[in-house]
Amino acid sequence: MAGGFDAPLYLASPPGDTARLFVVEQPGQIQIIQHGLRLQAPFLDIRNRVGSGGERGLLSVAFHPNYAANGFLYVNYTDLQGDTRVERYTVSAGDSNLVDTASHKLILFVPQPYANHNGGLVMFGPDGLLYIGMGDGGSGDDPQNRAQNPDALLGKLLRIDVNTGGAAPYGIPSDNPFAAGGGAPEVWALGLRNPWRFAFDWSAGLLYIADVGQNEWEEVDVAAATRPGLNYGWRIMEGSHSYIPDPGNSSKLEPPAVEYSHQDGCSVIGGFVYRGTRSPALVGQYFFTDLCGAWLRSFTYSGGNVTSRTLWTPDVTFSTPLSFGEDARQELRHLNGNHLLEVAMLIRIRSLALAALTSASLATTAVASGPPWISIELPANPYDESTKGAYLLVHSFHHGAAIGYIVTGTAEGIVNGERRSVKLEFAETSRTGVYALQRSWPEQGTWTLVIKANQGPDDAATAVVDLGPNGEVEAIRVPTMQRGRWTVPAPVAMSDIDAALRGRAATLARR
Ligand SMILES: [Ca+2]
Repeated sequence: MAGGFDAPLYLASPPGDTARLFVVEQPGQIQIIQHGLRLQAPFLDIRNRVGSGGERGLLSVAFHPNYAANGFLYVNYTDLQGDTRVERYTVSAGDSNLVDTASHKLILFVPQPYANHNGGLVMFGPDGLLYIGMGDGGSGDDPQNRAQNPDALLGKLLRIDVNTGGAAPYGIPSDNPFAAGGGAPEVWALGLRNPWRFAFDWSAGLLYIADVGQNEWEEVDVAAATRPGLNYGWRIMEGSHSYIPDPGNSSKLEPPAVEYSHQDGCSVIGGFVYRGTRSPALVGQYFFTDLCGAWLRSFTYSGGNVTSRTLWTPDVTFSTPLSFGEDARQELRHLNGNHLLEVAMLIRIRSLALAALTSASLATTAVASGPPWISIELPANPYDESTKGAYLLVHSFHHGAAIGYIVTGTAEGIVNGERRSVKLEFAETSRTGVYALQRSWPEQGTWTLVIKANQGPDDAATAVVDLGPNGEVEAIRVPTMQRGRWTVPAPVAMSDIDAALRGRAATLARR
């Protein structure tokens, strides 16, 4: 269980809860990361109700928009028979970090004819209604043509109102396309194969659906979130390509906004439109990845068209991308293998590396003979227990070699309105030139770290790191002009950082 989680499939927080992240584990538990620390006891444990493995398991959680008052959360899982259950649970009255498992209330039950294509996401939309992604039920080629059958709940995006319905567990919104007949009243959109993940961009009023394809085409669909009854085409179409034609079906079919072939992957993993604050350059980008593709892509969408596409190449080796999650600050996490990687941070590190490369190409000759330089490698995800271990790494180099000069530092910040300065206590350097700093800044306030490596009075390298209220990195500045020459930190692969961090943290922990 590297990273401390057992097959994490999803991550969410109740509205406004910036202190906690809730990590959904496939076997049937939800874990809490509170102020960056993983709590020992699970928030929810329904492993005895969940059938897990392959595409089955506890697949997502959604907190009620009024969770702070009612304590309601909704989970989507496959039960011991493999059928889909959406259930409501209630947080314990006396412990906000524990769900009362006896509070389970069945909201929706959908029999599953095959093991695969269970959809799996529950999410509240901007309209306060609960959306449920349902796959076509599985096998291949949707053998019973359920996705195009308006009476079937499989192969659909459903929308229900958990706040109405009287004695029933939910009500039907009056503007659902089949609210008055013609199909199952819960249906919101049709023609989906396996919408593992979908997302709302509240600011733009758009709904993004990442629908996993059959043999050749993966797709992301985008539409106005208020348009009911759209038919996304499966199985008549796979992506924008004819698949199993049905001359008797005259539905208007919506083409995908973005598709890619299986030369680039195997199963699309939908994310979110970035609306966080940590990396303003990413705002408006819809991020997605692929189970087999080991890449991170995004696109922007405006006026009914894709307006830009970006292929990101973070300095990290993805193992198995499984999902994205969004916290209460709208920062994104990329759930990859057993890790929760912050998207803004991955990309920030990448851009720093790119900036370094750019500068290096301008000053190639200076690099080999310049003063020392510092490369600050921030594990940087204060919510990730595996890196939260509270160490900041500082690599100090000279003439391209790791050096053992004393690294000093100060931290300055505003804490509760009062300006404070503290001396940083670095651990002794290792022979690899890696220093580790135990993070000890307070939870509240904004801090700046100033870190120096000194060889002599004119030979100093300084790095400035701005930290946010929870110790997260908001900016890194590395002034590099020394003796009139520019020097730059060499880019360091995330995998190396990770390895160095773990090794160093383990060493320090043994002291
Ligand atoms: Ca489609």
